[in-house]
Amino acid sequence: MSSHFPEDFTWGTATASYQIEGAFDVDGRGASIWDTFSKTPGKVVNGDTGDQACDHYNRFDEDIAIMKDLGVSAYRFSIAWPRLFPNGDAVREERGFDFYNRLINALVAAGIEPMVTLYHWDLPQALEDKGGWANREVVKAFEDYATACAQAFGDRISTWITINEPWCVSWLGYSNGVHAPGKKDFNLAVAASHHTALAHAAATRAIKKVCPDATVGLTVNMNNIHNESPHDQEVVDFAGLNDSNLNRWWIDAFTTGKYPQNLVDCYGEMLSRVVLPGDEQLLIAAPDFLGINYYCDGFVRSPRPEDKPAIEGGFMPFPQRVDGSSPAHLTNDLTAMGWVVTPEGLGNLVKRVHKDWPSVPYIVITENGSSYDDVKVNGEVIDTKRTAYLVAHLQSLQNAISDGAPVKGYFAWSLLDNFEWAEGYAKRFGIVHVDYQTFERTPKMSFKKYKEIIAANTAI
Ligand code: PNW
Repeated sequence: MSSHFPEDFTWGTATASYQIEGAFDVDGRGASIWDTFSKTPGKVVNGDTGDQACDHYNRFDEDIAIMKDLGVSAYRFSIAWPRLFPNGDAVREERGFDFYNRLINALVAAGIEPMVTLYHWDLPQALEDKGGWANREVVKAFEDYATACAQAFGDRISTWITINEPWCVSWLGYSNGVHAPGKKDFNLAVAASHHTALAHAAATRAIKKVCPDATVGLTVNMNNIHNESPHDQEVVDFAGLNDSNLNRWWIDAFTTGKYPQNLVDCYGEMLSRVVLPGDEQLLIAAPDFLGINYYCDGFVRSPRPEDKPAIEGGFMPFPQRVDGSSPAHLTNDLTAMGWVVTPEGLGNLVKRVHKDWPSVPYIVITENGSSYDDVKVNGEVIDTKRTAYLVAHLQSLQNAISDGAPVKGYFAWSLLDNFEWAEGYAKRFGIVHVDYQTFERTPKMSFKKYKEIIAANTAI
């Protein structure tokens, strides 16, 4: 057991544009699918939108000062595509480029490495009007957007993440409909799964064409899937399909050009319709690293509910069992999202990735964190449970690294309480509390603990 994280370990914190920026109608920004979706009644809790969010657009200097105090060496943020290209076409909005130039320059001046995510879910609405991620044309649009970002920011950005959580983009956006654009069509989700994989590879090549020394990766959300009914063959098959759908699809694609065979068989025509001759080569993109977002493990067991056949019910082992119940031994301490707390899963996951995809040079935990119902008392937020979650996950990660898992960085989700997608502002993930009336920022107890861990370079 190592007593410290590696000396060059990257400590960071993460956010995403639509979740924090606000300023939705400022400086020529175009509409994204999340503007449309959040303004559709019934889609987001309390009818919340990202119109104001944390007002980070106007307060990024303060947020950088907070990060400086935290002691992080890197900050992962995303670029809002519709700020740069309001209609998702070739027409640029220079004020959008200016904003990210100011943000990047301020980070560099503060000694914090800016790590960019190109796509964290705010697709220009104009592209969705043409079918969005279910229309193959999006691949070229994304490639062009990536080229423009590399040209504009590549002198100061060395690490790029193309797409955040293509599983959520495809399945929550196009099959289960809880995220923008809110479509509920399995065929569209299969198409989006393929197009996000193609778009990642195309954008990787596009960035490297402009910046040959750039470090480029994809961020996937992964869960270890536990089968609690190992003697039920139907559940064994279902668990395998879930693992392929969530954990293997994109990594297999960029490492081998092939999708997992059990899913290829399962999707059949839905997939063969959208895969064109030559795509196998186009999917391959030797990765510099893999970004992993980890929140909790998933569980499957028999029986499946009658009304939810394995496939049409969607691949949703996360974070509960397929039948909606939670594993009894883990329910003592669910987070406010209802997600189980399984810190050992983080260490197990990075070891599995290292074993199953040895060609991935290294891993960065690009998100990990928890939501709890915080209360602010006398100006303080004593978020004991979030603090315990953070420490337990970092201990698990630290042990896995000493067992040989090649993990080079960790980004706490999230710097700020923010717009938690379909949950609106009701769910807080921040290590810094945000008052949504005054926009006042208050570091929580978890922030102070994270600061100590970073300074000591150990969680054990
Ligand atoms: C991630 N699921 O979202 C996102 O990258 C963040 O923007 C988000 O705030 C964070 O995790 C917390 O939710 C996910 O249902 C949302 O499987 C939903 C799921 C997974 C990840």
